[in-house]
Amino acid sequence: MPVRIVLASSNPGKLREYRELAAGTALEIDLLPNFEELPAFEESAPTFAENSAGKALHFSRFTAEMVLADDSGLVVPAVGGAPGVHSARYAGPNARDTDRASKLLRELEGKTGEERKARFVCVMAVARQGRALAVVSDCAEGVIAGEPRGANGFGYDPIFCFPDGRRTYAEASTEEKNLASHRGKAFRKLIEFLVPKN
Ligand code: ITT
Repeated sequence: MPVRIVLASSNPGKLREYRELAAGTALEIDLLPNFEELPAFEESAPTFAENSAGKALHFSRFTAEMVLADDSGLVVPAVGGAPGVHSARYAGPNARDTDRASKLLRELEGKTGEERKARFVCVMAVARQGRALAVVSDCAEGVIAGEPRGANGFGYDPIFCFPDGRRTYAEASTEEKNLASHRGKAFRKLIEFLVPKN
């Protein structure tokens, strides 16, 4: 019997990745029905964990199904950990992915080597009807590219390189990204929790 879970997210890039990650597993992931019409959740906490758990608990009150929330972002130590928990709002409320990436590249102008090191972080939380069931997280190390490259993925992928600095996540296939990424690694922990092997 497949285990079904609904994703509370407005980000189509995340949903696409979850569907690919779940393919071939016993986990069935769909978007939370009517997500856009439900009261929004204010992600104002200072940590990914609080925002993720808060988001899952909030949306689990509108459905009987198990709800998955994902709070994620990019952390660049050389600029004080920015964009961090503000990754989605980094360039203002109506900005596009390209605006956010350009802003970060401007902030990093003149920085080389160690100062371009970065980390993607992902915290997943699962809740059902106002009760938290699980929180898992992981991160992926990398370096910020000099300019955007590649057309795959979403968000900051065109400026985030694998640790060797050669290719960005947006230049990699989905399979390659999922093997190395913060979301791929956290997802494999989630699967173990939700679909335990006997
Ligand atoms: P929901 O909260 O509705 O799920 P969101 O896009 O607002 O959607 P977050 O608050 O978690 O999601 O913000 C995550 C930000 O970090 C957002 O700008 C993403 O584009 C970016 N991000 C997260 N994971 C990423 C990944 O794998 N590749 C590139 N960018 C990523």
